[in-house]
Amino acid sequence: MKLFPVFHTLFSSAVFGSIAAAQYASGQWSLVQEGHSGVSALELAVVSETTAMILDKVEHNPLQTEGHIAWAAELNLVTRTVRPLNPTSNTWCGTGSFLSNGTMVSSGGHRVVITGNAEVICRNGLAAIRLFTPCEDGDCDIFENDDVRRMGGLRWYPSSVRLDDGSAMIWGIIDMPNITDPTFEFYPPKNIHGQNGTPVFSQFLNDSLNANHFPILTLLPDGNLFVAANTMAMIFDWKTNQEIMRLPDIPNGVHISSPLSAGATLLPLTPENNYTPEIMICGGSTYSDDLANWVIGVPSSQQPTSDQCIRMVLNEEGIANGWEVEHMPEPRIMPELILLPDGRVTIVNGAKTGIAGYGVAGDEIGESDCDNPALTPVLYNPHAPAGERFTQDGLPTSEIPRMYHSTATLTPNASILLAGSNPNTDVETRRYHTEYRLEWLSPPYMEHTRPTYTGLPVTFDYNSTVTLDVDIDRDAQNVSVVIMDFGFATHGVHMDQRSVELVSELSNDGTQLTVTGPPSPTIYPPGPTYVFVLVDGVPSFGHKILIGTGAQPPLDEGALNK
Ligand SMILES: [Cu+2]
Repeated sequence: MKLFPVFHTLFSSAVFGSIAAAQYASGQWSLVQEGHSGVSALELAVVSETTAMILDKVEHNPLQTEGHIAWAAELNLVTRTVRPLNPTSNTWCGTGSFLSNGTMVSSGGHRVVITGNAEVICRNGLAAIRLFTPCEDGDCDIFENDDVRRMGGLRWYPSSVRLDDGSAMIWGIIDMPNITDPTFEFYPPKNIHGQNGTPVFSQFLNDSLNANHFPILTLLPDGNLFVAANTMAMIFDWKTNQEIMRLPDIPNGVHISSPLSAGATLLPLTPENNYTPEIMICGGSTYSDDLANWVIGVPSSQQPTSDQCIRMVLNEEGIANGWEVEHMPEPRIMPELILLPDGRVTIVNGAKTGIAGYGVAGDEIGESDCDNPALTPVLYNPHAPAGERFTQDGLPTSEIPRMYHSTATLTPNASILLAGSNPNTDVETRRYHTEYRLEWLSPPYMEHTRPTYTGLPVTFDYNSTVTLDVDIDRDAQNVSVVIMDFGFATHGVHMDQRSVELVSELSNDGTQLTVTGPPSPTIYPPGPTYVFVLVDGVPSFGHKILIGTGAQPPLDEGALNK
C-alpha cells in the first residue's frame, strides 16, 4: 500500500491500489428489464464499449436477416437494440476467446436440428472457426470461410482460453454416441507437441469423461493453465504438454462441468496478493455421471443440486492446504460467477434442481431438464471472514428464469447484463419458454457519482506507464485501477474472465493518475481489456484498450494450412 501524498491534510491517509481494504459503495441494488436480444443468448460477450455479441443455436428466432432467421446478433448496450449478424454455421454450444489483436475467435458448434428455411444456408459448426473484429459503427460481421479457416477437431461443448502469447487454446469435447474427442488445439494453429496444426490428445479430458463438457480453463500467472472438469482438476503446462500436477478432486463428490455445471472464476489478481492466483468454483451436482444415468427418461428435473463453493490458492502452500469449502445460501446448477470491479463476485442465473440440458429428464418441464429457477442473485465477498461472505440481502429477485442456455456478463458501465434461457430444441412458448428479454442488474455503486478519466492510449504495454487525467471526489480515501476481461459466457462457464489490479499513483493535486501496465502477459494475456478507476468502491466507466502492442498472435503458416 502506498500512502497518499499531500493532497489535503484531512485525507493524507488515503490508500492506493488496495481492493482488499476497499470500502464497498453503499446503497441499493436495482434490476431493470429492458430490451430484447432478438436471438436467444446462448453465448454472450461484450465486444466493445457499446456493443455485445450474442450467439444462439439455429432456431426460429424473431430476428431475421437476409431472408432467413438469424441466430447471431450484435446488441447495442446503450440503445438496447440489436442488429443481426451472419455466421454461416450453427453456433450451437461453441466457445469464444479474444486474440491479442482484439479479434474474437468463436469456435465449435453443431449441425442444424430444426426444420425450416435456415437449413439450406447453415453449415454444421462442429469444426467451425469464426472471426469477428469488433466495431462501433454497426458495420462489422462474422467472417467465416470453411475452406481457409477450420479446426482440426470436431468440437461441441468446447472451452477456450487466451494464452500469454495472445493465441487461443481450445479444449474438448464432442461427446456423442460412439464419438469422443478428448483433445485440444490452438487458434491460430501451432506446430507443437508433434502435431502440426492438428488436435493433441489430452489424458485429462479422457480421464474426466463423461460429464466434462465446457471444462474450466484459466491462465495462471506462472504461465501454466488451471484446468477442471467433472470431479477433477490439474495444473497443465501447455508449452510442454505436461500435466504439472493433478490437484485434489472436487470435494464431496460434486461434479462441476456440464451437464452438471458449476460456475467458476479466478479471483482478482492484485499487487497486494502478489498476483497469487486463487480459483473459485460454485454449484454443480452430485448426480452420478455414469452413462446409465443419462438415458432418456432416467434423470429428474427435481434432482438436488449442490450449494458447495470451493476455493483454492494455486501455489505450493495453497495446494497443500487443499480446497476451502463453503456453502451458498441456495444450491445451484449452471450459476454464472460475475466479477465486479470492486473485487466481489455476483452469482446469478441457474436452477436449484435438475441437470443442464433438455429432452433427457423423465419429468421434463416442457423440454427442460431442470426446475426451480434461482431468481435471486448472491453477492460473495472473498475478503470477508469465512461464514460472512455470502449475502442475498438487498439483491433484487427476478421474475425471469435464466436456466439452460442463459448467460450473463459485466458490461463497460459496470452493470451486469442477464440474458437468454431456452431449455428447448427450438423456440418454445410453453414453460420454460425461450427467453429474449434482457435484464440489467445494477450494484449500489451505479447510484453514486462516478469517477471519470481521460487519456487512455489505444494499446497499453507491459510495465509501461500512462498518466490519466482524473476527475474524482477530493474526499477520496481509496483509489485504484483495475483492468478486466469480461470474457465469453456460455452454459455457466465464463471463458477468460479476469480482473487484475494495476499499480497506480495519484498526483499531489489529485488530478492525474499514473498507472503502470500489467507486469507480464501471464498475469494479463495480451488482448482487450476494460479499464476501471475505482474511488472508494465506485468504478468509473470501463474504457476499452488492448493490453500489449495490439499485434496478432504468432502465425505458423504451415500449421494454418494443414
Ligand atoms: Cu448447449
